[in-house]
Amino acid sequence: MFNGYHFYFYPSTDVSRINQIRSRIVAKQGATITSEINAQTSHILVRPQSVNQKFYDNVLNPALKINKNITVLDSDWVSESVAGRKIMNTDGYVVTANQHVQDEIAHPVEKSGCNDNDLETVKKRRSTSYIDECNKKSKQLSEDIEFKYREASEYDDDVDRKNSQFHQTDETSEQGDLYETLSIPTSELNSVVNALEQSIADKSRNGHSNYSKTLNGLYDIVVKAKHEALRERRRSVDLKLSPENARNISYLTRASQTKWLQAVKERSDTIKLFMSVYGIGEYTANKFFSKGYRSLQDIFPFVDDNGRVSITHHSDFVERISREEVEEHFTQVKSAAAELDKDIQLYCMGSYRRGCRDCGDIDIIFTMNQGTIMKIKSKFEILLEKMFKEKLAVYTFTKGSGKWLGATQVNSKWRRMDILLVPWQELGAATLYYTGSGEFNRMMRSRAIKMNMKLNQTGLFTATKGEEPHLLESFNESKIFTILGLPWIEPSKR
Ligand code: 8DG
Ligand code: MG
Repeated sequence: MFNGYHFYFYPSTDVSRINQIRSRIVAKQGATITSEINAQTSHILVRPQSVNQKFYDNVLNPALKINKNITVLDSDWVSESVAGRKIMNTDGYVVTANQHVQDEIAHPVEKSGCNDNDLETVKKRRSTSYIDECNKKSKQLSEDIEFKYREASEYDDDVDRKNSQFHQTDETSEQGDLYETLSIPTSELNSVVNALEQSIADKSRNGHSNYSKTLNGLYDIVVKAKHEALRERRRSVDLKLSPENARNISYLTRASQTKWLQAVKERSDTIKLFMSVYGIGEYTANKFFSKGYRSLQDIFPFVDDNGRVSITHHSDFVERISREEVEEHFTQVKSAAAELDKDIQLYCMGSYRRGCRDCGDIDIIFTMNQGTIMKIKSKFEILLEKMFKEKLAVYTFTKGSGKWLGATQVNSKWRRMDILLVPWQELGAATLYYTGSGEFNRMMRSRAIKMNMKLNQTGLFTATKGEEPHLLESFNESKIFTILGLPWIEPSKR
């Protein structure tokens, strides 16, 4: 895929584990990786958070002297290309406009703070990577690509290690300080991260090394908080900070009200809104935004039947559903099933099984005592017909071979319901998968890979090179934990 490409990774593969992994993967795809920049280097692949003055001085400036056409891209570009099995367009991944940096290096400007022009410059430089960053995490949660799982777990290790180092220095430097707890909505964290990145760039450019250190420390705290909040789907985070740091963050939160961040937020919110419509992915959402559409009414004429139903009942579908209401839907499905066949077994999964106070949808496993998939499918057809007749089921978005993705209605509200059809023998593996969370599933799969096994929703298998995989366990959920060398983990802890 990358034949003829010459990549240099920054931070270098000697110090960044994630870049080591990426470089190994792209090398397998034909790229040449060098440990130093030379005349052949076509691309510098950076982690955007590592772009600072040191990068300009030690890497980019010398590189431009060797090859003025060198391209600097967010290293996610290679990951996305590998995951998508095609070289992605580089739009949206360009980290720094070469000309801008050349100008900056040729005409260094002493700046004492940050003004609107700075913000404009930073906006041009960062807005695309910011949107990517916003969307990347949620996208990562749903992408079922092994490469992604492995990389995501390595990334976790990377961040955790970095943060544990930070906390050591933080504790000694803050000793004696009284800590304050600052609560920030998760939706605000990206703005704070961006404001911090911008301040770090400004301060290091002006040589305020001590202040930069403080900001870097804060940056680590906020990135870790954001990471945890996304993983645990929390709506807000409590940051434990020294009074000085709390003041800094409050200031940055206020700064997030600036024009630039509002514009970025509008884009991010609109794309999120479009992606909440069934069938609309990131690509189409971005296309709609580029065409100037800003509301669901704007895009209504351009979506398919599923999209139209999704927009018509949008407020019902995006509203979190209380546990009690989930139980009402589930009970109605159960009573319809009980009248059909006593062997039918139904389990309520997803965030409901994890004990969450409210749920995004109703996830159900449908199986039959000792039932084969053929028997289960034909019985489910009858149940579904009954559900439609009783006006419990109101719409089918997708009916795959082993699942039904639709909508049910109780007390006039339309709610999303997903029913997974599971052969009796696979009940344990399916229960594990469908309980989630997505992050927990990735961790389990990645653990299985490290132990030369493969875990999916149908079972845990051996994965020894050159040998046919054989099933280790699929019926008993807790045995899967045992084989993976883990104690039973309560759903609420997943
Ligand atoms: P929510 O509905 O309350 O928002 O959360 P959830 O119940 O955890 O998520 P879900 O989207 O309803 O999916 C149910 C479970 O399915 C999830 O917890 C874990 C598992 N799952 C994966 N990968 C994927 C995936 O790519 N898409 C979906 N829909 N579910 C997945 O492990
Ligand atoms: Mg769910």
